[in-house]
Amino acid sequence: MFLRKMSVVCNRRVLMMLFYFHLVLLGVILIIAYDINTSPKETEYLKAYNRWKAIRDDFDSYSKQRAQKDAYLQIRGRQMDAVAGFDLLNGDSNDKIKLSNNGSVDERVYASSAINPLNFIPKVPEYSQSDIVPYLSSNITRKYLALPRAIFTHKIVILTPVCDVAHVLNNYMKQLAKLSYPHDLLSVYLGEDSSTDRTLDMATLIADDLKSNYGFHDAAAYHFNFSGGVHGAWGDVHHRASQYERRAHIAKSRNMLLKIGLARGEFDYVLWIDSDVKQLPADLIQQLLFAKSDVVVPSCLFQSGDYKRTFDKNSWRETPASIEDQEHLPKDILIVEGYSISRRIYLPDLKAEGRIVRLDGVGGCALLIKASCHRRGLKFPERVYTHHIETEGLAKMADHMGFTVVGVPFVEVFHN
Ligand SMILES: Nc1nc2c(ncn2[C@@H]2O[C@H](COP(=O)(O)OP(=O)(O)OP(=O)(O)O)[C@@H](O)[C@H]2O)c(=O)[nH]1
Ligand SMILES: [Mg+2]
Repeated sequence: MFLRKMSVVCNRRVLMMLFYFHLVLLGVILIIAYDINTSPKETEYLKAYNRWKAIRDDFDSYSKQRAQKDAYLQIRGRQMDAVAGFDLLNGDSNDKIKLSNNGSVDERVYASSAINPLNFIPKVPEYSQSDIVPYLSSNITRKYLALPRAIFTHKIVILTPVCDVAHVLNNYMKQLAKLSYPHDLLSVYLGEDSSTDRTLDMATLIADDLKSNYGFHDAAAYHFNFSGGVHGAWGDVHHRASQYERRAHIAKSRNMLLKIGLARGEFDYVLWIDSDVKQLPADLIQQLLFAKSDVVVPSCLFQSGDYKRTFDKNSWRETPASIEDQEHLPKDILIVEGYSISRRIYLPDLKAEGRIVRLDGVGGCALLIKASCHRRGLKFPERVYTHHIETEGLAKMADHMGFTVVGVPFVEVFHN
């Protein structure tokens, strides 16, 4: 009797132990399975990452070597100046001479000013070596800016993504209000997200003003219910490492705004204008339409003391040298312009070629695109597209879709 009782207890105990043993075993198997799935291993992703890392490191040392080699050839765009914390052009005149790049950028450029402009157009360089844009005499520019008489019929939608720009929107509105294109053919839509200030309120106010007081056909501001991107200190926003995330998010905002804008009317063209534009020429739209192109961009400059300098370095043309630099880059590498020597030619340096010049990359400060191109699928890549993203990615995509991409270097808009 006692023995039978013992064997029942034993069996129960053995069964319980077996049960717990299997439970633990199952747990261990699950943990191992989870770990296998999430731990780094030689996946395609990891391989691509390692390749990217190796190339990126090489690319940095390559850029450094080039910069050392050409001690005087230093492209110091506005972004790099601010990040490095110095302003080359505020120095003494010796600094200016250093910028003359072994004579390849004519020193007369530095002597030129609004009251003492150049009376010739500098020749197109092999690639851009300075961001200084000389003043040209109006005798020269006049013929590149003359417009035929025209009857305006095209309906145009102006689209502007906005974030944390409440303080500049009043000037943005003034710039739109002074456009000489018939206002009743213009509609304006602003797309806001992620702001920490009163951008949306301000955008709504200026949209009402454009409609009620300046005769625009329609205007409205929209809030997008998503967040992301890079915001905060100027240095963080413009750090090279932030550019993928920053521009991917702006591309997303542009694409969302595009969807809304195109649904609001039968438009012939989409005009992208950034909110922080300081000054637009009154005939901007007529000048861009004159190019009769699918995608057209003006020069986007900024005033730096006595100098005009290129702001939007995203409007560029590839050169044999820049193509060679990219030859061995794996497809997933993002190239961001304005951070190192890229051996491309920026739009303002292409003036000697004429009024309308072919481009491979465009910026979005002011950018006119045929609405039909957007309707046929042209948009702002939100991920790396042939090494580029956002507006530059759009230029690449437009080219692949068979659309024409040009710049009008004599037409100048100024950025803040
Ligand atoms: N909706 C939305 N718009 C944004 C965001 N970030 C920037 N923008 C807007 O997109 C346009 C271009 O952005 P900017 O920051 O001016 O880009 P940038 O001209 O290359 O750089 P900086 O002017 O030097 O800062 C502007 O109208 C911005 O207000 C964002 O996160 N969401
Ligand atoms: Mg800007």
